[in-house]
Amino acid sequence: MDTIQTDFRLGNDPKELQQAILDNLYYVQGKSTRLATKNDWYMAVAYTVRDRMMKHWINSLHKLSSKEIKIVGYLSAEFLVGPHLDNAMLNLGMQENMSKAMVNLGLDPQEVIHQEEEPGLGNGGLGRLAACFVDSLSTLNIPAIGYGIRYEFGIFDQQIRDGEQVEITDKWIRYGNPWEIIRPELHYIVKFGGHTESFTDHQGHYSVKWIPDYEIKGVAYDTAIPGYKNNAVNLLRLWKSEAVESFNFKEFNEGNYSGAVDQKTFAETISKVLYPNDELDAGKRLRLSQQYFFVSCSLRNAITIQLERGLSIRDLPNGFSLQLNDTHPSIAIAEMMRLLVDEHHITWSDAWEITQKIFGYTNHTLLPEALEKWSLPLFSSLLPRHLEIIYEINKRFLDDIKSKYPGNEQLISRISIIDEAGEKYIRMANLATIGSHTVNGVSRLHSELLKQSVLADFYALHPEKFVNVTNGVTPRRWVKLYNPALATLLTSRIGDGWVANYETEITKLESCIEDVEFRKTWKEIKKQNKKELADLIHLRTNIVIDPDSLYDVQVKRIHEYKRQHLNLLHIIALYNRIKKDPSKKIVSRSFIFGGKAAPGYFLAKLIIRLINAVAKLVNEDPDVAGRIKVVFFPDFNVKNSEWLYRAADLSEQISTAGKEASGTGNMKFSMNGALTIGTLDGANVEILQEVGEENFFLFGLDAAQVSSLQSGGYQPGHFYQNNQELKWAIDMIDAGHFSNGDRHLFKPIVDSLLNSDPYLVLADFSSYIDCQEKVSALYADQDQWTRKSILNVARMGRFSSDRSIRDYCKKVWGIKL
Ligand code: 26W
Repeated sequence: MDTIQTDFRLGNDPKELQQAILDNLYYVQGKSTRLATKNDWYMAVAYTVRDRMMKHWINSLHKLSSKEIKIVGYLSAEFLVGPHLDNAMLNLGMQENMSKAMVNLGLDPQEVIHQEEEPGLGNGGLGRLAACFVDSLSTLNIPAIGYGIRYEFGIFDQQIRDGEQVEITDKWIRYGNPWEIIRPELHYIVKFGGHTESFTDHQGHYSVKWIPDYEIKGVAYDTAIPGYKNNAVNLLRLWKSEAVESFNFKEFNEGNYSGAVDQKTFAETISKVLYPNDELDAGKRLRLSQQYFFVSCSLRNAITIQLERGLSIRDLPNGFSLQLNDTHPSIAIAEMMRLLVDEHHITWSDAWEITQKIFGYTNHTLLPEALEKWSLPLFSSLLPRHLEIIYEINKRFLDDIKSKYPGNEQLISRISIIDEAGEKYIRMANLATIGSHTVNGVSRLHSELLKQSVLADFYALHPEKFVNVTNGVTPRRWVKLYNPALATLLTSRIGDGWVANYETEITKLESCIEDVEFRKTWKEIKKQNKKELADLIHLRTNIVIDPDSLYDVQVKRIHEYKRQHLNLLHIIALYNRIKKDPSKKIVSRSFIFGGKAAPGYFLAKLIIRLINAVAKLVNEDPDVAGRIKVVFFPDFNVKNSEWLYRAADLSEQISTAGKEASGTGNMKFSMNGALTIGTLDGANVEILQEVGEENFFLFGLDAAQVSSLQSGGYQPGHFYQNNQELKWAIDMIDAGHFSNGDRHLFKPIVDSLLNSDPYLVLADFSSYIDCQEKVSALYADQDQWTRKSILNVARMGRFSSDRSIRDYCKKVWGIKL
């Protein structure tokens, strides 16, 4: 180990940190205190924290070169890591001393922390789960590399103008990013397009050469992922696309200046921007290029690491476990075969054995429109060699099945990677399933539905492949960091073991429930969090909410299956009850919505408009007199969620049963003391089982009832006709009551609900309304509410992402902890 003695980069007491910040301001930012901007101070503080990670970071690089370990490679097109500074200071145990140092320098620590731009390199659940997983991998000291794409522009920033979502380009790196280190020497050339030529090589073996149309260079950018107080640091290795030749002198000399940089411009488009679609496959060429680009760089990097540590490529499955985060990186199956067969000259069958042994595939959705399938013409024009390989994989697989189950053409056409019906497609879920040793869903219910529906044929063929790993979230960011008051109270009662060992420690909280003082403090903390959120909402939306009201919160991507419009129908019904009898006593509520809609998702954007339209009318209605307020909190992301989860009383998890694979927001709310109103969907089922049905507001049809109603000729009109409050609410929308009489604006929502209602909003309406009355009734008894809130937290142990990662080690990766 190189003996680095530069102690000013290691010291941790406030004085040393103060000096280190000034040194970084001066030597790295090149600014004096007099000239320094807010961003300069943030950068200086960030570098000071990063310096103290460096030793452990370099240790982990050394560790990656040891023979003994098995490295987890987590391949994901999205990593929604959130801001680094506050999380790094927490995990390095520097929070206290660092804020003392900042205060000594006349800085406001919170202002410096919130200066950081959020790396929005993800859309929602899948991307954030990947971030929680890399935090847990580091905290459990499991050597791992998160492989992904360094998008120049992440998920758009959301502004609400006249009630509508406006997408603003996310220029997250415009002021630089102190948390990444560029590795210019660590680059790979990635081929695209062109054709293949087969030949017999010098040993007489059949070989194929891929002559591409063009090549792109992938350069690694490394970001440290520190574990919680264990000196372990893992890597997030994100690839940026560049031109192989970034400047064409010949073109320049001929005066074709734009031509001189054409290649550069084109090449950089690959990692330019994140596709903002969540659960909707756009099937775009650039999207496939992005997927192949980062997968090819990542697999070659894994092979480089394997060979550099003196292990053979044939031993790759013992050196690495590669996890496919949904089908987005599933081209990896074909790419691994290409690398092993074409470049490392391993026989097909040996290569296939290695490939199946190394990959695990996680499915995150059952929605048909979210399952990726690439049109054959597009696929073959971009990846001609991979198409040949997929044909061969498919042929060998189907031949094997045909030999075991002769004459079952139906089965063959369903399990084939190639969808032959009509325009031909490559089914990426089939490729991922066939090429992986283990397939898992992300909640017990979802994994069951996966085996009964989308992958039923594969389950029937290889039941041993299918396991469940229920999602989890990191208690570091989602409790310790984002709810410091609650964290302090927990630690004061059960010690701080819960931060690193949430699963085993948090249950101890149950013993505090009878302590009146404790319950009082519990309530005060929630109240203070609610006050802070009220201030922020006033600042951001100019809407005043009452911290004594019940905070009813639904924050997640906007999607019909998540049923934000069902929540809205409850609000309209409640509004009508007040209008009908303004003297009516009700439990006052603040309904807080948040979430982005995919820019091309018309109905989701219209739902945002309707939420804001209802808000406008209800919030200003004198009869309501502030007893219910509706807020659309703009730009819901990791950074802004800091104030939301800890302030919620009620967590809305109201998706149509069978549609939400798991949900992770449901876990974050419950871990921060909110009670859940929800359906038997995704991980709600397991949360209910853990916290107890008396501590969970359950309503609605379950997954079996949903599919039988849908297959039994569901008549939404029937529910509309037979429920006055429902009819009234829908008629008001239809009449333009929330759109200044304009009956057209929200017609698409009304038509969808009355004609098809694909997510059974009308069918679940009355059960939901009744359940909401139970919520209000309980909230009136604050002590009962507080007791259930405490029990909800005490029984959430299982939903730490550390438990999920332990399950992956046991059930998928074969890593002994
Ligand atoms: C091809 C476009 C596309 C993009 C993203 C299709 C599908 C996705 C993701 C799979 C969507 C997603 O984020 N799914 C969510 O994953 C979470 C983590 O497992 C689950 O908790 C959510 O229930 C699931 O909706």
